[in-house]
Amino acid sequence: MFEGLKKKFSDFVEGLSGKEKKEEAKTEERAEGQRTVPHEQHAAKKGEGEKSPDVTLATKIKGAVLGRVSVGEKDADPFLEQLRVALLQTDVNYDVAERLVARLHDNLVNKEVSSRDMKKEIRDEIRNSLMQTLTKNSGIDVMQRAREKKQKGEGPFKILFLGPNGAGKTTTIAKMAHMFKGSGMSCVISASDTFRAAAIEQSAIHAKRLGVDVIKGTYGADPASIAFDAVAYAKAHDLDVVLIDSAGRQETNKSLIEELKKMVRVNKPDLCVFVGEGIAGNSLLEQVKQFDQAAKLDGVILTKLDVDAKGGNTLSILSDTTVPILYFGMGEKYTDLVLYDPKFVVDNIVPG
Ligand SMILES: Nc1nc2c(ncn2[C@@H]2O[C@H](COP(=O)(O)OP(=O)(O)O)[C@@H](O)[C@H]2O)c(=O)[nH]1
Ligand SMILES: [Mg+2]
Repeated sequence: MFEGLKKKFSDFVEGLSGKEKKEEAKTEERAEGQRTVPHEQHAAKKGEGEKSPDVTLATKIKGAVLGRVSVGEKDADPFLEQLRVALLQTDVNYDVAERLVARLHDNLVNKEVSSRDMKKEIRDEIRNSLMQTLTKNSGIDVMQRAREKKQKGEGPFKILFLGPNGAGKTTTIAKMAHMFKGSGMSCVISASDTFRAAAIEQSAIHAKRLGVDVIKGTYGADPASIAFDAVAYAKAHDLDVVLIDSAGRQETNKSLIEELKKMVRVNKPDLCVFVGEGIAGNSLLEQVKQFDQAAKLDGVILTKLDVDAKGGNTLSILSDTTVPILYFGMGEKYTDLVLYDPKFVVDNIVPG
């Protein structure tokens, strides 16, 4: 996961710390000279006179003595520029790459780093910059919300899942059912993707494996009415959560979007959750916007991050989304659902 980004940032750390090490060596040499001969004379003697314009000699001497060096702007800029290009190659979108590099510039340049722990300190600054760029955790605790509704006896907690075909809605519903069941809440799955007969069967198979109930209609039946039946079933059997599947659709398909609006109108879900592939990047951000207009979205679940080799698209979504990220899908097993946490992302890109 995110190997592409990991490599690019690692190259940046190696490059910049190598350069700074060389600077430091030169500084030590100069500092030595300073003790015996006046600087100008020393420089003249060596014929270099190349006083670094970005870091004062005093700072550099202090660096040599105290074992700390200051990251010079002139040193850092070429590496930051390389990083910007590298991020674009990893599919990070232009704005996000710009923002990230600007942050990194602000956080790194003129920072004094220990010459011994230089790599670690540079890595820490990248981690800080990434943290500042990523969307904070949404604060929506889905499990807690469901539990509260259960405690208040206000009927089942209803979640509608929507998004493009093949994104992982049905699989994510199964994962959520597993998670709810694990925390002591009972579920029913509403197999409301009536667009494909196989999709109904897929929900039924998951439900059987998980030992949860499933309400299914026939191929082509009205998805809103199946969800309605599932909610009634949950009420009658005192079940805590209704997980409502839906047929995959593009935001441009008007009739399917109308159908979605009807599902929301009829069933009044507590949460509308968009499920999309992290690798979809900018197009996913666009879909999220459009779906948000049709059915006010409460959150996004990004799937298939386990097969996201580059990571740039996901990073762009995580930096630019206006709808909070709730979970990550990290594989095909029921347990492969991870609560979204920016630190988890940062740990995977720049290990601490
Ligand atoms: N590697 C991986 N595959 C996933 C993940 N989530 C779903 N899938 C696979 O993606 C395919 C489509 O998933 P499905 O749930 O049917 O998508 P839907 O059309 O949105 O309901 C299936 O083969 C799933 O096993 C994930 O997080 N990681
Ligand atoms: Mg499906």
